[in-house]
Amino acid sequence: AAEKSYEYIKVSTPRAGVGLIELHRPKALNALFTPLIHELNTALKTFDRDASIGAMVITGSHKAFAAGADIKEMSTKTFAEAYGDDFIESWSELPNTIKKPVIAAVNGHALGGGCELAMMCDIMYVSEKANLGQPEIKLGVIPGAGGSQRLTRAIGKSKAMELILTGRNFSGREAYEWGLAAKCFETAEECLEGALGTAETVAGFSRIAVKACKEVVNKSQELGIREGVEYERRVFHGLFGSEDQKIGMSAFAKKEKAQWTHR
Ligand code: CO8
Repeated sequence: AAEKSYEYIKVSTPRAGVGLIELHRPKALNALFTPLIHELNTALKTFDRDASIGAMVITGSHKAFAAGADIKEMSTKTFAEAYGDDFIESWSELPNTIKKPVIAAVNGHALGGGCELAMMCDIMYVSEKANLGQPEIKLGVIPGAGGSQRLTRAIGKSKAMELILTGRNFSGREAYEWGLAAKCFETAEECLEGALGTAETVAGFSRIAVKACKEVVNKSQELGIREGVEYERRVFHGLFGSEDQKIGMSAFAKKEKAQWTHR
């Protein structure tokens, strides 16, 4: 698989069909700077193209998923540099170009850009003591990698507004209770195991059906209900042209386990 050498991330395939990316910049609590984001994008794209991989997990350390964008990298930027060089644009590759499901396993600090990175993933799992937040207001700026949009859609305007205006951090438990995270585990180990287990389950299904599921659920974030349902129906109809639809439905009728093409 993706046995490239990276400096700021670790890449492995710990379960059948699962690509794991561990952010690994321990000296700066995985603060997200451009070289790390480039490595992350390369690893995600490599797994996305790898036919043996069906789903991915992104995690950090027990201490930090990522303590934000690198404040030291940003602090002296001028408007012309930020705007002119499209600062932060490379962060959008994860939500915009990766087609296979990506699960975030969030332990420790996930602040600012770290919280935003977790929210870009398709599913977020957390442990109880994870420390999330959008503290940009305390630095004299605002969320810059989608936080104001994704947090608000996930938990509603009043709560998102309160968190973004005050910079108050919130726990993994709160993230779960508000619906931002899909599961909350007691320990960091359980959180990563849970994410890997879910990724393995997803990777065991028809690749084409998984790809279509992700596509249509994401459309719900952009389309009105009527267009969204129509879009879903088109994709649903389209799947009757896939081998895996025939395989899955005939296996059910024969009471057999489906043997997916994985194409
Ligand atoms: N950027 C750069 N370095 C960092 C960051 C960061 N975000 N976070 C931690 N570090 C560094 C520290 O400077 C320190 O380095 P050194 O040892 O050289 O002094 C090292 O990591 C360890 O950190 P601490 O000693 O502070 O560790 P503590 O356990 O005492 O505290 C905290 C942990 C509470 C997480 C603390 O480090 C902290 O508050 N960090 C900053 C959190 C923050 O404000 N994040 C938001 C950043 S702004 C942002 O993300 C904007 C996103 C916009 C979109 C993307 C734009 C780029």
